[in-house]
Amino acid sequence: MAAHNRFEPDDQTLLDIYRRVALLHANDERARKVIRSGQIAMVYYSYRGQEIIPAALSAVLRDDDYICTIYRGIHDMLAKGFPLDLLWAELAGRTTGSCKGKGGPMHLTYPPKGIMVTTGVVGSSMPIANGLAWGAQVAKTDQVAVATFGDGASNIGAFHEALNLAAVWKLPVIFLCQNNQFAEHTTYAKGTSALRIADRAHGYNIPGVRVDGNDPVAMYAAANEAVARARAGDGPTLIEAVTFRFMGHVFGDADGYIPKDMKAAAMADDPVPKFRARLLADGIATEAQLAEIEAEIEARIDAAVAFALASPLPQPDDLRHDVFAEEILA
Ligand SMILES: Cc1ncc(C[n+]2csc(CCOP(=O)(O)OP(=O)(O)O)c2C)c(N)n1
Repeated sequence: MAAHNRFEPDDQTLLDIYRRVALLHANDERARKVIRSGQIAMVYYSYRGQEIIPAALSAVLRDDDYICTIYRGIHDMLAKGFPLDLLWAELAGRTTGSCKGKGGPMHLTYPPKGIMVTTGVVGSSMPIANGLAWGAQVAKTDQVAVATFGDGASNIGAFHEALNLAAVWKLPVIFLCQNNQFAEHTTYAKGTSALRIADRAHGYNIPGVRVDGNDPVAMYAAANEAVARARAGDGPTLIEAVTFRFMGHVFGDADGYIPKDMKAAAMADDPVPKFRARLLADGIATEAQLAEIEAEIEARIDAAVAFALASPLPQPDDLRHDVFAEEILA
């Protein structure tokens, strides 16, 4: 695949992005299977259809860069390196989970990889990312912070406040809107006045980029340019990555409000098999290589689910711990 501008990925990077995409895809399929089987009861917001966005973004980020994500954010976290065992144990509410089983799917965090917060409060990832970016700016660490959120969140006051402050202070932050065309059960047109969310950046005098979030080359280039800009001290960028949510808002939602033709068209253009076919057609990988990557991922997920299910549940007394600093209690 020929590179068209200096921000676009080379072949090795594309393969790296595919590895992440294949992991996200397999993990989402498994999560829904595990819930249906009754093995784990959890609230689950499928990101199916949105895999390319964090996979391409994470190929640009460093481990010490920050990300603040939302309830529909397991793809963001896995792409950035959330360990599978800790993830599944947390989903299953076990003591071996990343938050000792007390956070669950809505409060996943893993600071060693810069995965700082998962929030269920729509719009709140953005001010938090600003704070992290400000810290990096003050400490001159060269880190960037990413806030990822949905199209509906761009109508929340915190979005506007965060973009304004980040612009004024030239914070090293990337506002990444995953425009999956729905906010819960509300279509984009019914809830959002702007024709393009990216245009909202003009009101804050920062770059606003609209990109096909299902195209790994375009998505990588947009993320790469925004991260380079933030790291260079030139301030924030708003990226609107256009995609589609294949499933209902939350697992169990019958999704009858999604127009059938719209859903069928999006699924016929599924970005995961499309990317896979592109790698094969462009000679970047062979069928055997991709099959090996996918088999290895399935085995890792098998092991992580087994680890989670074999781990102990927290005990009632654990409720008293990790609430306040232990030395204050003592
Ligand atoms: C402040 C706040 N208002 C409302 C809700 C209820 N709520 C949960 S998800 C959601 C839709 C958000 O849609 P969007 O930002 O597009 O993200 P998506 O779920 O599509 O990824 C709403 C309104 C909430 N959790 N927080």
